Amino acid sequence: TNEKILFQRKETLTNMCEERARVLQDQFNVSMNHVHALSILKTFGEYTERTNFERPLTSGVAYALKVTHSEREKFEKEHGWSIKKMDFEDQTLVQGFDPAPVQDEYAPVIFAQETVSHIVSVDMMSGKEDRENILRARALGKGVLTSPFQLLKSNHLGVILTFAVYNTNLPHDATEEERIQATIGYLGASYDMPSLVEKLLQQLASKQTISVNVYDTTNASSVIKMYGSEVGDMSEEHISSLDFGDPFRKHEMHCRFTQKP
Ligand code: WA2
Repeated sequence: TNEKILFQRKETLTNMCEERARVLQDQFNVSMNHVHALSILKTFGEYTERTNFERPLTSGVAYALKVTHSEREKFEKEHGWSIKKMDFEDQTLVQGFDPAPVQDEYAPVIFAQETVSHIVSVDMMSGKEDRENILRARALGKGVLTSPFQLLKSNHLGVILTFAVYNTNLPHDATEEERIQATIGYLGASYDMPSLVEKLLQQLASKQTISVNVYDTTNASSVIKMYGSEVGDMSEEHISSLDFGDPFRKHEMHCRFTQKP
């Protein structure tokens, strides 16, 4: 009967959506664990390149140092470049970024994989999303995510995952102030949302196609679309929750069939 067909259709949509949501969530979590592992490794450069294939979802990994204003001059002399200000307007100019204005502290990138080499020497605390992530990562001692924003030198929306690197083995119950004091740097990975989800959808391609949208629903009154394919059949929708490991951020996958029954 018609009713039975519609019921089965709804069930198929639920299963397909859940499968996609779980695979995306799992792949993201595996990748997150890898970035975490990197934050306790000293041989960053060699190790990141050697294990790059294990993080197919990241567009690049970078390491920024915590530098206070009193250390700035010495730091710049040692590295032979000045700490730059992140400027989303000027990023296409050949001469690059301007020197960072005076701040209490900076987070210049000193190492980056080839794919994100344009952020070397840039003060990550001079970008709103990166700064918030850095402050939250070091206060919490956990991996934290930004809300989606347009990454430097990218036309897509992406998110940044940040772990603070501490100079001592902090106890689990360390206070926020102890964590800030012990911070020596920040390990970050960037995720290009459209290419990440498209890779996954290709892996799971099936006869029956569904349209998939991924949202950041952290702020219920201003939901951000992180990924969107074409609109499907308007009759029904399945929503799968996504857990990307940062309880501060909420994500959802919305699926629809692209064809009528
Ligand atoms: N990495 C790549 N592209 C970006 C970006 C970023 N941040 N911000 C804007 N476009 C070194 O959290 C520390 C990486 C920031 C880490």
